[in-house]
Amino acid sequence: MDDLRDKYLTLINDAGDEAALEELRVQAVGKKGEISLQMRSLGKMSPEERQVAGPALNALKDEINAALAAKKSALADAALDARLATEWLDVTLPARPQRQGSIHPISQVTEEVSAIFADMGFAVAEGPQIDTDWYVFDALNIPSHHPARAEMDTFYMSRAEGDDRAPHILRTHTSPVQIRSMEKQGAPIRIIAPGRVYRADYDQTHTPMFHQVEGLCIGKDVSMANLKWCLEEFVKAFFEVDHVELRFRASHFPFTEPSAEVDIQCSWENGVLKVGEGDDWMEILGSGMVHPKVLENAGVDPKEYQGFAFGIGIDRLAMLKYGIPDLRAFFDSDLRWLKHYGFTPLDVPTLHGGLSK
Ligand code: 2U9
Repeated sequence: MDDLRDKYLTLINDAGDEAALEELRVQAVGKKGEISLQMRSLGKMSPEERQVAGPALNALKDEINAALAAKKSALADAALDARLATEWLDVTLPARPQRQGSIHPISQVTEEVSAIFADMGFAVAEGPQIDTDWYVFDALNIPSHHPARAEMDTFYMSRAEGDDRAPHILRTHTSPVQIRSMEKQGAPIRIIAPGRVYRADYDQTHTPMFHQVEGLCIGKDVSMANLKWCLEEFVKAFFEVDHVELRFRASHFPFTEPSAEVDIQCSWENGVLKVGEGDDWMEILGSGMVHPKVLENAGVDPKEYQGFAFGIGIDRLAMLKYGIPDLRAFFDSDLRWLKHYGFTPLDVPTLHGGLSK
């Protein structure tokens, strides 16, 4: 029995993995294992022999089971140590850089303007950026000989050779959207049309693509007084002031009659713009009562309906509100200058230099 004990204790000690250990368990204490077979032979022994051999075999079985369990746990510990030695993590490494994005000032201003006019019942309308000369010019009372066509520095698309139809053009204003909206929905109508427009012009205050928001309000008795109230409410909300004087200067646009350019009361001190105080005036938009011919061109009866329209440059609004000096900054932009002007992912810039979270 001592031989058996030494043999199995040595084999268990030398076992290299759990599979070898399991084989040894079957071989020693399994149903048909060596020790089990010996236990079965107890029946053939004399009572005296059995009294000695029985407890000794039971003790041997217990000892071998204990050795198997101890070795199993030692093997598991060794396996874990080996994994820990190879699989490690350097917690001192710098964290992976987080991708950061930021709302673009143009998008932010577009959203602000849309929200302000939405409060006054204006829906947002959209339309194609490439359009026909009917929608961009003729329908808006700008016939082909009209100097406004030349003034607008239009981008013309090219036609295939031999195709003599008038070329499509990049819209020079968002006005075609209002024509299409009136055609579709008729009057009364109250919409704003924000979007990209294109003119062949490039300097500190002009880029070939820029953004406008135009408004249109048509009803049976919509007047210039309604226009003035809407614009006043807009300027106060956009520039976050309680009071502002507006100045309407007579002007001329082919699509409105009468027409007016609108200035807002402001002060400039050390390059800081303050709206709603001071003695300066700054032009911010054009407006007027929609020309009867334009209503007619869009299928609305000018004897029954009338209303106002206005146009604002979004890029300029963004420059004024957020103090951005050069329009071209919008286009060679990256996160560094957005941050410079306060457009960080979590901060929302406010007027007069403050940042609100
Ligand atoms: C329809 C009828 C009339 C839109 C108008 C202006 C005056 C205007 C400029 C402002 C700054 C263009 O971006 S800008 O350079 N716009 O002065 N826009 S009235 O009048 C319309 C539009 C659509 C059917």
